[in-house]
Amino acid sequence: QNAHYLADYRPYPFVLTATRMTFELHPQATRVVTALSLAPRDPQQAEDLVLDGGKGVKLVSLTIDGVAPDPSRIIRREETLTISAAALPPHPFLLETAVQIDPSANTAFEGLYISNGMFCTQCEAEGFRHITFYPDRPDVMATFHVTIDSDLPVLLSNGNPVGQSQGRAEWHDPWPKPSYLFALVAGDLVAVSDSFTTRSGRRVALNVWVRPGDQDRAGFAMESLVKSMSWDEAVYGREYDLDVFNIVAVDDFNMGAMENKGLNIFNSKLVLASPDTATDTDYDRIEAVIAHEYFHNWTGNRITCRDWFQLCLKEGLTVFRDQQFTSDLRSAAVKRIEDVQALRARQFREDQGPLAHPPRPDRYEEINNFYTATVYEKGAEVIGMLKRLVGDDGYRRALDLYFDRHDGDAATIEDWLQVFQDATGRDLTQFKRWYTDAGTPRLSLAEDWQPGDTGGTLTLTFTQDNPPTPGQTQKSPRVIPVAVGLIGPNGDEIVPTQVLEMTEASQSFSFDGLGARPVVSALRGFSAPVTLSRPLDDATRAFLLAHDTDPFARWEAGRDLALSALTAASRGQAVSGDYVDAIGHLIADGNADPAFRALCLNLPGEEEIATRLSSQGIVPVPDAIHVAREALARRIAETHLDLLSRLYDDMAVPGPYRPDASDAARRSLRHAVLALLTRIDGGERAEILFGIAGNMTERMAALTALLRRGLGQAELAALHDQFAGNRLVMDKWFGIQPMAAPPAQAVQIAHALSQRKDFDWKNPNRFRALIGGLSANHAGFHAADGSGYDFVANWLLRMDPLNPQIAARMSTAFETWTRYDAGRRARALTALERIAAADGLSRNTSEMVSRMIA
Ligand code: B3K
Ligand code: ZN
Repeated sequence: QNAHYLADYRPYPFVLTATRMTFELHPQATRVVTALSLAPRDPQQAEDLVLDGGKGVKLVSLTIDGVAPDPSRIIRREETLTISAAALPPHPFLLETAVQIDPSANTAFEGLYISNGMFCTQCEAEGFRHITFYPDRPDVMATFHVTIDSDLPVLLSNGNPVGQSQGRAEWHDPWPKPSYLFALVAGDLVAVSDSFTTRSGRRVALNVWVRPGDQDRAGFAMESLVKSMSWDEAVYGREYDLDVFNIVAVDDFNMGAMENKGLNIFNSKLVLASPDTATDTDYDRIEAVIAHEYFHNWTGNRITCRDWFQLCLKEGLTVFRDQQFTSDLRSAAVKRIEDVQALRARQFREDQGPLAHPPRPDRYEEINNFYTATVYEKGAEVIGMLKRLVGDDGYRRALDLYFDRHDGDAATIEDWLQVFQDATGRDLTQFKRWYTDAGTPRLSLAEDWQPGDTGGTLTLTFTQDNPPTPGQTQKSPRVIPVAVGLIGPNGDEIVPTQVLEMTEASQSFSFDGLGARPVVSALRGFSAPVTLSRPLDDATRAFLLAHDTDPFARWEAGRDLALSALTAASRGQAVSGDYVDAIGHLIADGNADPAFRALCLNLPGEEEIATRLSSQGIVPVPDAIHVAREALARRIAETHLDLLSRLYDDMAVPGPYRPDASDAARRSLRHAVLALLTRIDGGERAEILFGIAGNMTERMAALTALLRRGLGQAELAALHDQFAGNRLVMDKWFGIQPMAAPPAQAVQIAHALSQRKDFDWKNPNRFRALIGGLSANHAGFHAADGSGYDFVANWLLRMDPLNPQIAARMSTAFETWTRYDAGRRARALTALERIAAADGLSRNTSEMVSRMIA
């Protein structure tokens, strides 16, 4: 019915070279005049001209080379406008349309809409068709000349400014681009400005546009932009290519940010930051997302995607680039661990359930449903593996060739792999399965040790299993780079990291001439996105946590220890003291990076424990997991009370707040300690910290620790009083309460919050805060009586008619429903079926729900 298939790709039958547009902005009746310079791709082969155009686009007039065709030649269907071949000349022609649209009625925030009195657009993936009739597909690329008529003071579009007069601005973008990269902004805005001179001497004006009053919170975004521009020159040799680069902060935005050519539009939460309102995590994300969108200028804009099935071509690569940027600027070890944590929490979770799909899907109904962790984060992991396999030099040569060969193209995954083959001579036929096959491979490792006269031999046998996913039952083995090192019994590394390349279902690798049996450190740096299982006792894990030279593998050993304690406890089994002891050693190790220690000290979340259990074929019981985790946290706090108290005092950061990595690392360790101590100190430390906190990082850490214990009401009230006028802080206020609530109260708290007048649910950030906050409370959302499911389902049904993208996105709260007990499954299914049955359900939500029920 509505499905699109990769196999059906066909070039657009017309060539579009230039697009000229005029916008007469009006909140309810904006008039858009569009002139398209078109030519038939094959003049011998007359074809109908099919333009995309949503329901809200009202055709006012249409001419071809200045003449209105016979009205019978124009066919308006629900989502298209067709001009029949008979009305088209066999040579280049100018198609001119005038349409009227109503931005004030646009609650979906797709196309042209109004946010707080400001006009703005969001066109990726298919929003442009809600602005005008157009071949709205990424392989149709044109230069744009845009005129904006409006009395609003600031009028922006893509490219360079070419005319500015009272009530009118003109912009020209010389780089041919697809419609999804179009943007327009008009409003009462002020800029924080700077400039950047590229290495070939182009002086670029930089502006971060915000609402008046927000200027003092835009400086960090600007600094991040300048760093991104120099990094891309230094590391990838990529320069910026226009005279101006504009960023605009918008309060109503469906996602994080958008890489429109020369005019990036951002969710205000990813631009605005001051010590008083933003946390360390917010600062990190701002820096990373500013970089990500900037990097898209080459990977996404100069080289775009042929069709939306190729989405990971630009997203996977751009995520990979922003990860490299953050590792270079901050700590590479910490960044890698955080990325793996996020990958497991979101992408492995996706892979485990009914929504599993390959990084390059071959079928979709609604493309907005495929901006997923698999396309983004797994897409980036696949590039990391490629780089590991061809080496740093090979990677550099391949990327140079990619930019050289494909600049100006709408490319495919095949093009991408071809440059690696051509630049390095490596055959990537088997590697391509990472793009086309869904699911997380399961890798198991068995060891065999043979002592001998001239030294012993250790044989590692790896076996891979590629479990079935929806629509893909049989899978062939993949290429898996497994980075391995060997550690001697005294803790010294005896074989440094080497990458074993696995290509078969089962494969052995031997190391000989070894003095004594070493301990294997496997999957160092998380060299492939797989789950690794190996029979390892807790003592050996503790040994690796103490001695591994690879920071990821070291952290992983601690993680495994914690998970083994937690999974045992959640099943009512006795818990060994190994983890509690090992963590004691780590806390005492003043030489270890505080950020690393914090990562080890933060216990695995309840969702992560559930995922681990279900990957072992065990049905997770949310309340039991919650109790087990609380008990382990208490036990650590009680066992190491003195050490932890000292560490808490030592890690206080003196002086004014700075968002840099080293101060943030100390805070993260201090707050990990606080979370443990608050379990046994009656909330004393957290209350004091909240009272004297000089920044939002401390405030939120203290508040979270208190709320988890059922305390913190006075602090909540104080935060509200102080920041009621700040949307972004109020989003945190709405989000933290259901998220950190004791599970038994979570739904009730979420419900009470949803009744408040200031629960402005049509704002995506506010909606995500509350609904996402509850979904992130594992035992709360999965309440046995189904109240969490019902609450979320009700809100999805309410949101769907207004903003289908947000409803569909938030429906992923249910993506793990099949792994729970029969009672929960029945209640989740009832909720999903109730959504599926709703009248007029959007294509977005209906696709999500039907995949989840299937
Ligand atoms: N490319 C945009 C995401 C668009 C999402 C459309 N539903 C932001 C990014 O990935 O950089
Ligand atoms: Zn992106």
